[in-house]
Amino acid sequence: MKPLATFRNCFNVLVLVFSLSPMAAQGVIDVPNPIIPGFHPDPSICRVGNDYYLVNSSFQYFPGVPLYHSTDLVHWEQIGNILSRPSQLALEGATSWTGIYAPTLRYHKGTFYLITTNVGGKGNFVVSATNPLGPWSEPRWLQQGGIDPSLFWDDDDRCYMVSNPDDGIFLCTINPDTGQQLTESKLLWRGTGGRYPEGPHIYKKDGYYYLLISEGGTEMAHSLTIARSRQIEGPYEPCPDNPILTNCCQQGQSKQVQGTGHGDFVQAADGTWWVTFLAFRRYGGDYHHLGRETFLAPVEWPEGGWPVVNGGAPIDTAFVAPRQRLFTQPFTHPEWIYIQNPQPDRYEFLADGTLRLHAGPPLAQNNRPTFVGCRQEAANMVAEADVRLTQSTARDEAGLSVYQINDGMQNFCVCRFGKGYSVKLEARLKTMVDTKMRLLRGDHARLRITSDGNVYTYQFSEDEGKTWQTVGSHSCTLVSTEVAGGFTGVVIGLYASGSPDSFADFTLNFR
Ligand code: 6LW
Repeated sequence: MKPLATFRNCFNVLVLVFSLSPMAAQGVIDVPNPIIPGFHPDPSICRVGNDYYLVNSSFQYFPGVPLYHSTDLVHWEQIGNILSRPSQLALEGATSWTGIYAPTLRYHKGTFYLITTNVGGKGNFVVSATNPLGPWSEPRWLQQGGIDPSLFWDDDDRCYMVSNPDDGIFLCTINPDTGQQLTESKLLWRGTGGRYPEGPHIYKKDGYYYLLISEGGTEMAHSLTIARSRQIEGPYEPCPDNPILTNCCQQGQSKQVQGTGHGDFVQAADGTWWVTFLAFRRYGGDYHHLGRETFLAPVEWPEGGWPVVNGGAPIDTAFVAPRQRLFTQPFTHPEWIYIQNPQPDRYEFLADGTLRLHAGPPLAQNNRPTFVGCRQEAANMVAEADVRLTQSTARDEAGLSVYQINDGMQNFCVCRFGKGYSVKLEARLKTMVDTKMRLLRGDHARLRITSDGNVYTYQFSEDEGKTWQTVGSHSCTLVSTEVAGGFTGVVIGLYASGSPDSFADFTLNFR
């Protein structure tokens, strides 16, 4: 991957551009951050030959752990989801605060290993596969607790696990093929004093074991810190230049990008080092609703020396994503996700491309709702669907949801109203519900949600998109992490709720 090698000469040039090779040839750092926009937190990366694989947390969504592939570290394609069977991923009652936390992906001697935590479920586990596309094994449950488990193989093939029980980074050896813990858990480091020491990864370089962690929590004070030791069990000596990455500093504080942390190093085939990490972009003040996203930065790591991330400078973005049109991929594409484990018989994919959704419980009940959606990846977006309700009774509804968490969402639907039908816009935040209705002439409407990053605007059409009526607008901050909470980002979904006999037909892809 030649073009990226030129970053060495240009640490102080913080111009971010969009296409890799031409600008790299002129000596410009060329990272169109975020490299994977929208709800893609806690990235972990590994390289196999010229192929890079990257995974993210997925919380209450099924299938879990999106898997991305790239050959240049900049352009990524989602090629699957690692936890695709209910036996691997039980999500009963999971919310945007629980479910699958930070995974680590590693490749060792022909096998891929994925280690992660099901928070609120059975805790830490490892799965493996010889092909990253699967099949992945059943979970092997692990004894050492804490979140953010990671794996490291030493030269003697011993497999180490690190995670963060008890507010510190602990190490043990395990058999990754059975899950059995082989040695006692031992404290390695509690970090430099920032809150929540987490996200540990071990790397070996030039005779040192390096322990990279995050501190400060996943909000504004998020940072990467590092320590090293000649022995894997320590004692670990902190880097004199910690934190090695944070935007919570004088030069970083006014940037749109904040919360930089939770990183994983990777060495390219040409020997250069890079770090993937999470950060978020602020909209409308100190709010972010698209979730924590995946970023990339160069790492200068001289022999025997400490790694320097992005030339010691905070992270910026000059990347303005084009408008995202949701619901353009077929339902077989891995970008489609469900809240908790779906009830398969509630989803019918008809031959003419129609999606028929059979009603489940209301979204706010958070009990295996009928909901299938995609991550919102650009602030500027449009989502449209034709929705027709059938066999419905009072309280049945079907439509689109701007979903952040089970008590923070904006639902736009066709519903029963007296003997007829109406369009309903319902914004829910904690205990507050704001409802707006417009009567319909028939039992169906085309629903459209657009956003510019500041507000979501909700419109419907009864003449197949020739004319539109606006029902209302709501601020994006209402579904931001700061206001609504959770560890995720907005997912825009198609849903149906109400009596079990009712169903709704959705038609997508108008242009
Ligand atoms: C994750 C922790 C973190 O496990 O947030 O930002 C937690 N870092 O490392 C949930 O994503």
